[in-house]
Amino acid sequence: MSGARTQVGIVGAGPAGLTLALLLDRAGIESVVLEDRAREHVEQRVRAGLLEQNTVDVLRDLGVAGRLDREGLEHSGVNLRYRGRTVHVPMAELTGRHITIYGQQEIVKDLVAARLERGGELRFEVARVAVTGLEGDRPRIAYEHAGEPHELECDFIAGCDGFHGVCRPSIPDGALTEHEFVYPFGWLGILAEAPPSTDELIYAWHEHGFALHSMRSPRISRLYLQVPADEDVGAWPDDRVWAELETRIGKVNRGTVLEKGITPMRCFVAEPMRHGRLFLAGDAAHIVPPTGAKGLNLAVNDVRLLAAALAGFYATGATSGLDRYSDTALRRVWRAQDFSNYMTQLLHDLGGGAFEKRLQLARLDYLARSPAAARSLAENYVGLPAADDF
Ligand code: RFL
Ligand code: PHB
Repeated sequence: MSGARTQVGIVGAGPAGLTLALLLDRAGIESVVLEDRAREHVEQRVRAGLLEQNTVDVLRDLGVAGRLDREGLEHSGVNLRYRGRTVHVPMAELTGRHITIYGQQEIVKDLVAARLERGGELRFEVARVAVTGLEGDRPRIAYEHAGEPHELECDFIAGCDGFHGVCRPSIPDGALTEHEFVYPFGWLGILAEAPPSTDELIYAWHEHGFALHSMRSPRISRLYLQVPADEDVGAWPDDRVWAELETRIGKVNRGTVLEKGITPMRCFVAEPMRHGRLFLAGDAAHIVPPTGAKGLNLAVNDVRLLAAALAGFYATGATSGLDRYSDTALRRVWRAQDFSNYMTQLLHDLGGGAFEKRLQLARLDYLARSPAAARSLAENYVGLPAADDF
């Protein structure tokens, strides 16, 4: 058994864990990041793509946005399409803020490269991770690496290990309140080698259900279709996917499908986001339905707050920042949860029949006619300013 010590042990090398490690490093705080998957796996995993300005600001501030600034696509509006009509919501004009399209796996590549270049500890392919001693002042992470058992003694542990990780389930029963709601449908997503047929995203309402046209680059499209939750991806050969996308969205450029998968539509919040010296961040603590494009952005926001709280503790010994972390993070999490559910319920076939559909169309019509309604959507979509958290 080999023993080691660090200030902050970070479980998970997704956007939350990697960003936290770089933020702590910049504040002179040592950390070790432990990831159970291989580097290639985390660098190839296709997921989010829409970054709020706050997220881009954090990445720029960390000096890891060189490629994002060159390759990211800055958008100043978003389209809502229904019944042959397209409503353009001019986000930048309404809020002064933008969104940027840049793949999550590209962010992960940039963060991994920066972490290794800056000489920080980052271990891939660890196994049997277990966190213990959370209520004392020396919590520990036990794990195996290359077949050898290890133990890492920490001042604090950051649980950044996603929804299916080990940190949240290590918190004793009764210490957390978990809120969960799962929609009876999911998203079938494809990544395709096809130039996007639109400059800005299209969120489409259709009698058959929701569809979304997004993108990753001038050559790569990312498209989604609402499908039943228990749908078999095998029931959706490429031709069927393209035909249904065209029915729901209108003309889309076709190309080779590079990736295809189904994502459930889950809402989840665990409160508080802390137990003793274990702090949860990102998907480990909360999941929002992807319609609001908030998951990655919330993960980065959590660790921005957590890193500041830890820096405050190491600078002065004061625990007040750490004590406020959960409440501060949860305020934004619940705002995002509400917005993501609003977008989901505005645009998906919820199974409620003709009356429900007429209400959705009335809401879309209101967004088309009322600058106040459009501004409210835009303000939530681009993300409230970071300074509003305090
Ligand atoms: P991650 O990315 O899941 O990273 C957790 C990491 O922890 C590792 N891990 C462990 N490591 C060690 N020991 C263990 N026992 C471990 N168990 C797990 C995992 O391998 C992984 O590397 O969580 P993080 O960092 O909190 O980041 C959250 C985001 O990944 C997530 O919220 C977004 O992808 C959600 N999301 C979107 N968010 C946006 O902000 N904008 C979007 O446009 C957007 N679109 C999406 C999305 C998620 C989607 N899917 C597939 C769920 C679109 C889709 C389709
Ligand atoms: C994406 O590009 O993957 C994406 C964009 C907007 C969303 C969800 C996903 O709401």
